[in-house]
Amino acid sequence: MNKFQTILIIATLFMLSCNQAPPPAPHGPLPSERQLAWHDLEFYAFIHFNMNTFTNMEWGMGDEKPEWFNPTELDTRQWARVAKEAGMKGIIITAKHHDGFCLWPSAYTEHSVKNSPWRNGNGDLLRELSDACKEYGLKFGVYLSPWDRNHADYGKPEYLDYFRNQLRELLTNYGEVFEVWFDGANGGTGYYGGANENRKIDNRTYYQWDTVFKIVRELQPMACIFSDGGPDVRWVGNEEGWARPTNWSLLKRDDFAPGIAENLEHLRAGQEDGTHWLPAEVDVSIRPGWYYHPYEDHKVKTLPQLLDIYYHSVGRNSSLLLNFPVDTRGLIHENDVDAIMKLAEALKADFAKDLAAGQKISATNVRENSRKFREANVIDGKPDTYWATDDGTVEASLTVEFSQPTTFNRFLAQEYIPLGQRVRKFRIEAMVDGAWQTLAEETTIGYKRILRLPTVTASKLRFSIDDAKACPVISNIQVFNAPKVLEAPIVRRNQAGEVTLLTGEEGVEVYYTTDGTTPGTSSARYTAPFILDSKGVVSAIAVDPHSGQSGPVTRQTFDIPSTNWVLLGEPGQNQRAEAPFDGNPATALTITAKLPYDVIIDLGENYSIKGFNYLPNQGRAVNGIIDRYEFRISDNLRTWGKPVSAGEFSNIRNSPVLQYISFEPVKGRYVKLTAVSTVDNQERISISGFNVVTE
Ligand code: FUL
Repeated sequence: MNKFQTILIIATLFMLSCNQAPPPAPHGPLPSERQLAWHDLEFYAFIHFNMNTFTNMEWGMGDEKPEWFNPTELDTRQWARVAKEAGMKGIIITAKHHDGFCLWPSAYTEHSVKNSPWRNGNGDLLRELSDACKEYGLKFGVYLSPWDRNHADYGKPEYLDYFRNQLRELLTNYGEVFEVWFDGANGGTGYYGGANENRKIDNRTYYQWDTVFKIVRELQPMACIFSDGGPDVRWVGNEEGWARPTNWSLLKRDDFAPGIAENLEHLRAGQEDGTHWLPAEVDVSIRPGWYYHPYEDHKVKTLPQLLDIYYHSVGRNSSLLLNFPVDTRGLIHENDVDAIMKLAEALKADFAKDLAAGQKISATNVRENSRKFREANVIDGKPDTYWATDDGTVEASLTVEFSQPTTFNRFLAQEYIPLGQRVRKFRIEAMVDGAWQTLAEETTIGYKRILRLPTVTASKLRFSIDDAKACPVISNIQVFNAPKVLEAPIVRRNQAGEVTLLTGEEGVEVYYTTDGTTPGTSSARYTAPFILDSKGVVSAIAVDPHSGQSGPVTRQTFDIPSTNWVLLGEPGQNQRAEAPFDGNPATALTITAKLPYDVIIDLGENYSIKGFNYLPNQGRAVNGIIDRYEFRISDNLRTWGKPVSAGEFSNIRNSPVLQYISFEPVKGRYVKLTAVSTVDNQERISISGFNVVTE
């Protein structure tokens, strides 16, 4: 044996011994195979489309007629194409919502598509959607409401057979199903085959969940079951689109069940001492409602809102189930398509280039010094290799040394969850100009954690685990430099004449002008609200100080300020008398009064008035929206004369946006907006914004 051979043998023996270092023992509850597959999906679509789409409701009563279900251009391939292009991995459809109408021709009820005019009663929406999902390489999932306001037997044992039979149909006839969604909602009242009564059930016992879950396991062994308490995927405890930053994929599962979600905080954050692996799914709609309402066409979530939702769900160890309320044509509305494509583009840009890949990396501890668990595993792009530390070493850090100073603002980490969720506390630091700066101090990681950090240019990044339930096992870290979101700033002026400029993004600078010129970095920089106590135009622009890039310009014209305006009369049960003038669309004045009702405003001095603006309540419910009005002007408050304008705010029910009314100029100090009628015909009117237009 020569020297070379001896070295080779020693090296081989050394490597073999290293590779024999045992992996860390699994810690705590572990994910099942089906849960592991589900974690990888991360982002998928919800579709709320059913009878409610045609009745303009969120919860139907159960007495709707199958004839009303009649989409004119239904195209499930459009849904699948949008989902695919948005980077989503699957679609879950409301096969049956609380009103009981079935999107498939169930053999067990007449209350389904088979008695609708759609496709002459020969349609099967689940067939069309499952086919479209296959064509586009998407997973297919079903929402089946346990509560059924149509069925005569609901609340009795007989209904359970019906429910189970329907579940069997859904899980047998449409190929592979990745998730079955059991909604816990139950409002009690309903049509119930004509009984029209309140039927209360005990959520924990009535449905005999064990039997239901067995059916799912038998027919679709890889399908995850979602509900308030799993058993595979848990609700996140809100419908707004966020999980807590601290989010354990663990829960004391037996304390929960579908419809049993008393402790929302545990659903939002999980439980460190949970007994089962039960990760959170964030369900949220791209509009305020789950179902399509034309009056929400202008309320599709903006890019900053959608990005917040993504980072507060996928970025916080949850999956994101984002809902499209498909419209009465049977299509995802253009506004929703625009919004989701903007999100997809932004996410692509955010994660375009992993700046940690290929860099030098070092660790303070590597399990038994073994190559198998070395630090480089976290940047090798392989999900099944990981860095682990010695047993008992729960504090350890990884340092990425960049080959040159690198600008970044995102950090992504993943634990190797087949061995359990372990990290309790971690920290991110950056070496900037030779000194360590702390960028973030955080808690859990789990399947995936993504941090939005201040933008820094650093020579090194240090990821320190400060506490863990057992030795940390990290499969992946990534570093990105996301471009800033440079939307046109929102410009608002309140009653004091204070102008506020808002952007949905931290770390961007805003520049503005008030003389009509186009703003740029040599214009005034916005640092605090400023006063505009006259007519004027505010133009604003957002700029990324690092890249120098800027977004589109906002130009907002303001008429006379409302500083001295007074709402007159006896407003009775007025709430928020200042709301119509505060410039904030989220606040509204609500007046409870019989109609017609006069809203009188003293403008403080005489003006030549040539129009007015009315912004109805922007809340989720259609509430006190004036549809027929009269508008009068007076200079003495006693004589009003004929209306200077009267009529209807056209289509305001469906489109409750800012209304612009103009007329021939009239001089006066007092204006009277008479609410002749409202869309909901209640003794209530609401005003979110009001303005006059002067000459
Ligand atoms: C809730 C339901 O009541 C809503 O209508 C919607 O389906 C949402 C996803 O779940 O509990």
